[in-house]
Amino acid sequence: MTHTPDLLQKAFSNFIEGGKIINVEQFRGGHINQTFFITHGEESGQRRRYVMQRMNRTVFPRLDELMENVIRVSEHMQRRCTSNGSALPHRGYLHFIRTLDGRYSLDSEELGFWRLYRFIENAVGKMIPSCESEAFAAGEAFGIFQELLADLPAPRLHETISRFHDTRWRYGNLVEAARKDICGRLGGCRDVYNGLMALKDHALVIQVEAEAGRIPERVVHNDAKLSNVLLDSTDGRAVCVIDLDTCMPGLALHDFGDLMRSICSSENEDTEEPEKTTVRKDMFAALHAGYLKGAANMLAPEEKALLPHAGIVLTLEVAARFLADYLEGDVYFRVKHPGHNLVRARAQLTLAHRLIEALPELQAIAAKQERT
Ligand code: GN1
Ligand code: MG
Repeated sequence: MTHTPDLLQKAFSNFIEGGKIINVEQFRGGHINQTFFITHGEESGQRRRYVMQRMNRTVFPRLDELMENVIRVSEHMQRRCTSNGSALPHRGYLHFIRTLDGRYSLDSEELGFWRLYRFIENAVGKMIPSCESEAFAAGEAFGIFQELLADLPAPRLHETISRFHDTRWRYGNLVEAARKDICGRLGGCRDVYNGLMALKDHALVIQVEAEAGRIPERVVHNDAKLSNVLLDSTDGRAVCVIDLDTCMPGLALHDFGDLMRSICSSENEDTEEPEKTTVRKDMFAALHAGYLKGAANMLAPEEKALLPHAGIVLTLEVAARFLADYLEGDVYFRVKHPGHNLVRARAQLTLAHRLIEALPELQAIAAKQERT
């Protein structure tokens, strides 16, 4: 969907009075919401940058609950960052701007559901790490994030998307999508479908442990990709964990698994040349060391033992989601072309194979780091 400057201006003017929008840039990275970077000139001449998002009502049916979560989490981060003195003011957490009538979002039939927060200057989100210290920084940042949220006061956060990391259910949805095959696409992707089905036991490893009560529920991020932690453009240090829309009760291992998926692959999530995929063990070592540094005080031995396996689980789970969406006609993830979700699914299945082959070596790296 395109956004005329008029529509954006209208939505924006519900948050900020006066001045004028000088520049709008659309961010192309996210698969769900629409994100714009806005430069605003105030009447005083001062320029400020903001991030403005139009939220996807289909994916997030309870946006009020989502915003309540996001604000509670951001305010908690702010309190913790301020009290331990570790973060620069306004950089370690998301600073949401209220509408002129005092709400944290604009919910309009005409304009959609919008929110606005301050742009964090001099920081970037990366798709692929350029050096080990970035992998370490991302691991540590998500470890600290989970650790900081361990004492989030009651009540329990809302589930913004139900059964989000219910891997068995995700596999069930894929089977159902293949059975219905409403777009007649199954014939062209049976290899990927069968490949995913063959690895189902690997995909369920974490869930089986959780259901047996051996790993605890925590407040976690649930979309812990490398690009969801901003790194300082000057020194590469982690600045802020972003995209809090799925921050809710879940498992620490799901965050670590998504970090592995996005950090330890040599290729992008949607590579057209999956055969080139290799596992970057150097990156795994750095990520694991960083995560243990950030979350060591919180993690149980049962969680630590499964860290190397977590990447396999999250890679298979998202592959099943991409393929189900492909079969259902691309109704969930935004696509750039009709075969995009299949390309993504194939790329993630290949990565899962490579991670399974690398598992003994990753386990050896993890065991060594735990001893030191
Ligand atoms: C979606 O929109 P984005 O890129 O932040 C998805 C995640 C997937 C990810 C795959 C709410 O996140 O679960 O892991 O794509 N978010 C939702 O890149 O479904
Ligand atoms: Mg997200």
